[in-house]
Amino acid sequence: MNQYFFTKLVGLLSLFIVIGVQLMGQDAANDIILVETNEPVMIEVLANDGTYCNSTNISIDIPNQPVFGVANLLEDNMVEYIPNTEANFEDGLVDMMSYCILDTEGNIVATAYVFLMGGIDMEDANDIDIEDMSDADEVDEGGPDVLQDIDMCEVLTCVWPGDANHDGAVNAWDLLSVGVGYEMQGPPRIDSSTEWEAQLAIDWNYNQTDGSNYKHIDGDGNGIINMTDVTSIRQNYTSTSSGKTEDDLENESEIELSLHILNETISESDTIQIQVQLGGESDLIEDVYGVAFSIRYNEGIIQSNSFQFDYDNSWLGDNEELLWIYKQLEGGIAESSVVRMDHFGTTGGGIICGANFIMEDVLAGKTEDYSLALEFEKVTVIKNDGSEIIVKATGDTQEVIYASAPTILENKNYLSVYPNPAISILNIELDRVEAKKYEIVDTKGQIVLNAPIKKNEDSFRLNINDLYTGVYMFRVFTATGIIQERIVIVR
Ligand SMILES: [Ca+2]
Ligand SMILES: [Ca+2]
Ligand SMILES: [Ca+2]
Repeated sequence: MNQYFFTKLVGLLSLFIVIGVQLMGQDAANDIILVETNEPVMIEVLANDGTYCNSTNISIDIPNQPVFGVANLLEDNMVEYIPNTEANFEDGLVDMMSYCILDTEGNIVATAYVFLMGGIDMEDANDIDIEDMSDADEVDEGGPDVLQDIDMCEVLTCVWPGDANHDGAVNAWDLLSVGVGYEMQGPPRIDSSTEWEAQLAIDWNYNQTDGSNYKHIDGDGNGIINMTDVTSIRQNYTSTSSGKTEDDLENESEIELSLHILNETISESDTIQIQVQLGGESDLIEDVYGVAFSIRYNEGIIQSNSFQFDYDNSWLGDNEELLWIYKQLEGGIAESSVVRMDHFGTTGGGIICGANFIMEDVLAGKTEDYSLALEFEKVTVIKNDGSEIIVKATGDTQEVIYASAPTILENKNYLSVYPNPAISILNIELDRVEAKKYEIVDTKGQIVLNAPIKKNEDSFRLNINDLYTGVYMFRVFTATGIIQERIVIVR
C-alpha cells in the first residue's frame, strides 16, 4: 500500500487503523463487507483466501451465524447475508460471523471472520480505488464493496475479558459494572475466551454511564452478564488505575466513607480488625448501589496476602444480594468493591464491610515509634445506573507497640561471667553465640549499664566500680533471644 493511499484512507475513515489482517486460523483472510442498505448481499468469502480460492477439494461451513441477520450457504461456496429488517446499517451497525473451510473429510483447515459494516458514506468510499488498497483483494463488479487490511479491533473496540469498564485495567472497579449490568443480555462473542487478549465483539444495545459499551462487561463472552463475569475479573486482575485521585477525597461532601481500626493495641504478628463505614446510624445515605475503594498502608508492616474482607454485616445487602471482590496488591495497596445485582439502590448507614490482616512478625527489631496508617486512595460510590455519589473519605492511624517480651534462652555455657561475686572487674566470655548487645539490669528492672557487642567479639572486660553493691542480671541479646546470668557485686 502506498503512502498516498494510506493517508487518504486514514483521513476518510478516521476510525480505521490500517494494519495487517487478523487471522484466526491458517491461511484464510477475514472479509470486510461494506453494507449500504439492508438488502441481501452475496459474499465470496474465499476470494482472498489464497490457495483455497481456486481449490475444488474444500467446502465451507458457517459455525457462527451473524447477529443482525441470517447467513445462507449457496453453491460455489458463496455466502448470502440477509439483514434483519430492523438492522440499521446506515447508522454504523457492524455485524459479524465466522466461516470455516473444510477438507473432503470434513476436517476444519482454516477459519476466518466476515464483518459487515455500515455507516460509511459510500460516495466517499467510492473515491477510494479499492483495487489499489491491497495486493490480492478483488471487488466484483456490481457486488458488495470489500475492504481489506482494516484492524477490526479498532473498528469494533475489542473486549479485554475482565476490563468491564474498558479503562485498560482489571480491578475492583470493574465489579461495579457487573452489578449495574447484571443479567442484561447481548450478542455473545464468536470464539470467546477469558484469556487476557483483544477479542472481537459486536456492540450491545446499551452503554455504561462512562460511554463504554455493555459488551465489555461480558468477560466470558456468553452473551449474559452474571457471576461468571466476576470470575474473569479475578482471573485477569491487574493493577489499579481507576477511581479517584487522593485530592478528590478531601472534598466538602457530607457523605463520609470512613475507616476504623478496631484493635486497642497493635503489635507484631497481631491480627488487625478494621471496619469500613459509609454514613452512620443517624446519617443515612440514599440509593447506594455499589462501593469500590483502595486502601494504602505503610509498606512492609502488613503480611502479604493477609488482607481479607467480609461483607457479612453490610447495610448494602445480605450476602446473596451482593457481589464483592478484594485484592491485596504489591506496594502497600489493598482494594475491594461490593455491588448489588438487583438494579435497585438501597438506603442505610454504618458498616459496609469488615476486614482483617496480619502484621509482619519481624517488627521485633524495630524500636522507633511507628504507626499503622490506613488511608483511602481511591473511592467510588455509585447509584444503580452507575452514576457517582461524591463522598469524603477518611482513614485511620494507630500507634504500633513493640510489646512482645524477648525469649529467655537456656544458658548452655554460651555465656560465662566471672568472678562472681565480683568487686570491680567483670570478665565476659561468649561461646557459639552471635551477640548484639549486653545490658546489666538491677532488681528493679532498671538498666544500669549497656553497650553493643561487636561482631566476633567473644570476650571482654567491664569495669563495674560505678555500680552499687547488690544483685544484678547480666543479659546478652542474640538473634534468637536473651541469655542471662545472675551476678553479685560486693565491696
Ligand atoms: Ca476470506
Ligand atoms: Ca477496568
Ligand atoms: Ca457473561
